[in-house]
Amino acid sequence: MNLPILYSFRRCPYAMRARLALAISGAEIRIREVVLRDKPAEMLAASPKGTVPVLVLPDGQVVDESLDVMKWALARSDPENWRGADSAETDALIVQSDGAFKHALDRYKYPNRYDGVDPEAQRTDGLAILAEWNARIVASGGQLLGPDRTLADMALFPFVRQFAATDREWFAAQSLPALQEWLAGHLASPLFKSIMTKHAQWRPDSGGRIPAG
Ligand SMILES: N[C@@H](CCC(=O)N[C@@H](CS)C(=O)NCC(=O)O)C(=O)O
Repeated sequence: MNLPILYSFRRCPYAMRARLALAISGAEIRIREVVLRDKPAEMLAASPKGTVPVLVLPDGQVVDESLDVMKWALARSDPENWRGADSAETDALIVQSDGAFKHALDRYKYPNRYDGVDPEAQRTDGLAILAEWNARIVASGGQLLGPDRTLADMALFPFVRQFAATDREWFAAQSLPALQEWLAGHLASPLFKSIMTKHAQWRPDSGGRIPAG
């Protein structure tokens, strides 16, 4: 059967959010695991900008922005009504996440990649945003926009996961109880586990089999 193909990298937070939405939608897809320093020519031919995720539909249409992949999946099927939340609030959270939070996250996690960056100052900037999200989760009753997970939660938590994992001990010592519980809940969810399956690097002749173990 001709299935949509998703070029993905297991640990990429953008690819994670795409896989989360594809999984909840029940879309059947074929995953092609990419190694970022060895991107397949097939992926670059479909999307020359060279970032994952890239979804290639059977009719040749290419969706190569993670949020667009989420929206494509949820437009087909949205069983938990992830797109039911206020869209202006959702958009604002994603702008904050993909903008200011990601900026701080990258410089905190990889200070050597940037000139004159103080990782602790970047961590403080990230923490200020997390404190806002913590307050929001408290006010909303468990998730960012209400008691139930929506597109915003699924788009953001892979980035919070990365921030938390940079120094777990420090993160655990911060006073962000609602956000810490929110993150732990998403990491423990069957949905997240289902999208973190390991795949060997895809090669044109490898067919996309899942390795044992
Ligand atoms: N705006 C893009 C960003 C995707 C992105 O930057 N993905 C990273 C991996 S997490 C990537 O592919 N980087 C290219 C590289 O490292 O060569 C999206 O939302 O899909």
